[in-house]
Parts: sequence; C-alpha cells; structure tokens
Amino acid sequence: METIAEIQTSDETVVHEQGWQSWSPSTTYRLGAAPHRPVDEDKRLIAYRHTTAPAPGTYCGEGLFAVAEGDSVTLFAATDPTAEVPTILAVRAGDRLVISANGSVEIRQHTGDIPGALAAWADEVCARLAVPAPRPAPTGWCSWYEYFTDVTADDIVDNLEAMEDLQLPIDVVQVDDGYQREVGDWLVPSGRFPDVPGLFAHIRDHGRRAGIWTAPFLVAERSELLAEHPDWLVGKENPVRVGHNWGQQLYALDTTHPGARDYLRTVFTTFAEWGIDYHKIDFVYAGAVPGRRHAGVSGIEAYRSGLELIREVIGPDAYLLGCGAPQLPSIGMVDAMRVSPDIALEYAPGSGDLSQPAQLGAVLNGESRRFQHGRFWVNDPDCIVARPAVEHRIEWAEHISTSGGLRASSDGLRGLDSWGLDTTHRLLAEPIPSHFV
Ligand code: 9PG
Repeated sequence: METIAEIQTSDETVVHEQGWQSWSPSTTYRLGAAPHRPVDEDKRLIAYRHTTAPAPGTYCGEGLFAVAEGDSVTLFAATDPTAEVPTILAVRAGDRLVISANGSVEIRQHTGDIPGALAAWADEVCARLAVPAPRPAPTGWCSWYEYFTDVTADDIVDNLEAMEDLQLPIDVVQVDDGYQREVGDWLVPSGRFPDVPGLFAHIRDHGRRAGIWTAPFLVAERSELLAEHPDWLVGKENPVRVGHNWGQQLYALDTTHPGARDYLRTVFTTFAEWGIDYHKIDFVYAGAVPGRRHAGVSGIEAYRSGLELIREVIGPDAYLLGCGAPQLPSIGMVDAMRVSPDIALEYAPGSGDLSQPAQLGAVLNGESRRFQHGRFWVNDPDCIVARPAVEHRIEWAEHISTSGGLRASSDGLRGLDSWGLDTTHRLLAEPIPSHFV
C-alpha cells in the first residue's frame, strides 16, 4: 500500500465505496459511520474480494472510491480497470483522511455529486475501451425468488401458462438454480426435472425465449465434476476455497485449463442446441480468485478468458447476464450485470451482513451503481417481486422503476394480488431510460 493522497475533512465530508462484485456492499457514508463488512468467513469468501480485509474503521473501494464535501468530489479510479483493480483504502488521521492504494490509481476532481463524477469517469472508460452501447434487454420471468432450489419443471410450466393467461409482456423464461443435480454438473438433471431439453422446447413452443442459470466457474464439493477432475481446480492439489453454500464447500474452476475449457464449451454448446439463448451466469467471482492455474495468468485475466470463451460459444446474439460478478473486470464482456445483492421478502438482512439477501442492501447497491447503466451494460437491480409477502413492496417497485434496466418478474404469478399484478405489468411494460445518471 502506498499513500496517494491526504484530504482535509470537515463535518460535511462523505466517503463512497464501490465493492468488488455484484453482492459486495457499495454505498456512501458520513465520515465516522462504520462501513458494511462481512460477518462470517464463508460469506466473506463469497461476496467480498479475497485479497482484501480492511481493518475496522477503514473505508475501502475496489478500483473506485470517492470523497466529497459539498459539490467538490475527489474520485480515485483504477487507471486500467479491466486489467488491474487496485484496492483503495482510506483511514482518518486527526482531521485528515489518508488514502492509499496497491496499484495504479488516477485522482480526478469533479464539481457536482458523486454519481456525476462516477458517470463522467465511466464515459471516458467506455470511449477509451471502445465499449459498445448496450443493447436493450429482453423482459423476463425468473424462477428463483418464489421457488428457490425446490423448483420443479411443473412450476415452470404453470407460470408459463399463467403469464399467457395474465397477458404479461415477458420475452424470456429463465430457469434458475435447481434444474441440475449438483453445482458444476450442468448437464445432469435433478429428479424434479425429468426432461430438461423438453422443458426448454416447451417454453419456446409457447413463444418465449429460453433462459438458464449456471455458475460456470464454480465447482461444488459433491459434484461429479470435482470427483472426476480435481486437477481442473484453481490451486490444484490445494484448491482455493471460494465459500460455502448449498451445505457444501465451493471451489473454483481453472478457466485456463484445456480440459475445463472443453467442458465449458460442451455445456454451452449443448444449451445452444436446446434453444437456450439467454444466460444468467452466476458466482462468476470464482473465476477471478487469485491462485495457481494451468496458465500462469492473473485471476482477472483468467476470468476474462472464461467470459470470452462463453461468449464465443453462445454467439453474439445470445443475451449474457453477469451475477456475483467482479464489476470493473467485466466491462465490455456482458450485456447486463447484477449490481446488487439479492432481493428478499425482508427489508434488512437478519445476519447483519449487507451482502446477503434483503431489500436494504439491494437498494443501496442499485443506487450506488446507477452510473454503470447504459455505459458498461444494462443494470440488473434484481427481480421484480410484488406479492403481498414482500415487506416493503411499494418501495421495491419504485426502486426498480428508478434504477432497473433489466426487468424480470420472479413471483409465482398466480399468487399475485391485483396491486402485484398491475405493478408487475407496469414495470415490465414501461420504457427503460438509456441512463439513470
Ligand atoms: C441461486 C441464486 C440466485 C440469485 C443469485 C445467487 O451465499 N451467498 O452469499 C449467496 C449470495 C447470493 C446468492 C446465493 C448465495 O444468490 O444472486 O439470484 O440465482 O444465486 O442459487
């Protein structure tokens, strides 16, 4: 860490952190307020950057950090955000704030507000890297937030029929986690999905596009993938742990290993043969963790080569949504990006960890990352949930309307009351602004 700036502070000073990946807390604090940090090691490994563990009271941005006083903003930004993402730390020393970083950071002065400073920087990055303007997103329905991993093929068919009956303007039916037997074994169906290709054909016969969830760079402890190919893991014989979920340890696929790359090709080619042309690729932070790989490249280079491979196989017209994804390293590589932790029925996370499912963390991240929308990609603020059980559904609908580029419903559609149905219809049908900042 090298000191890169010292800033005189006052009672009016605020600091702004951008986190590593989709779920990493990102927001603005009054100086002195405690920053949002992980509360347990497994979630830290999932939702936060592996190389970063700031001391208590230290503010921290991954490649992006801002300090503002009134309309004077100092922005600290990674010089080369898709190659190297320095961690930027800020600690108080008396009435000064000492900023340090472990890589190349550009310091920019801006008059206005923090979102405006971030947007001006993002415009320059897009011009410099020739990032094409994002395509308009299709509308969707996603199985996750009603059925979670218990989803069945019948649930999908039931909602497919419901969206027809209710005349909802939904382009894509996206099957989330639960169709596969294990995380990593994407072509092995769970018992609740007797005919996966048949189900996708059925979706298309109903005039909708077919979408699927994968976590392509994740290898779970119980998977056949791990049993058969332990040499495909990042870290080799000492595999790097990337968290714990679904009641098991999680490891990372080495996207530079020729065998692993062939496997990814087979999976996504098979999906294309099934008529799937919308992909929610999740937990992709795993592809970027530091560790030993077949090709001696950095985590970020390995991550980008994994995304390039997926894009090459699915083709330019398929729609690619990143989730659990390092933000800056994904610039130019996805059509849409989840910018937040998961929505949930609850307003505040019971665990106290803002990276975990709850409306509060989803809203803070969605607001802090509005500047990305229409520049790097289409922002996905997470799904529309409008059923009565959502604690603060009016506020969630308002959030989607004011920061949602991607619009996907994720309720059991037959369980919606009239407010829920009207709101879902409105959010799916309303025009999407090209920018929110
Ligand atoms: C499927 C889900 C949904 C959801 C994704 C992702 O343990 N964790 O920290 C954790 C974070 C997010 C998460 C699951 C676990 O949700 O965001 O939309 O696709 O995976 O499993």
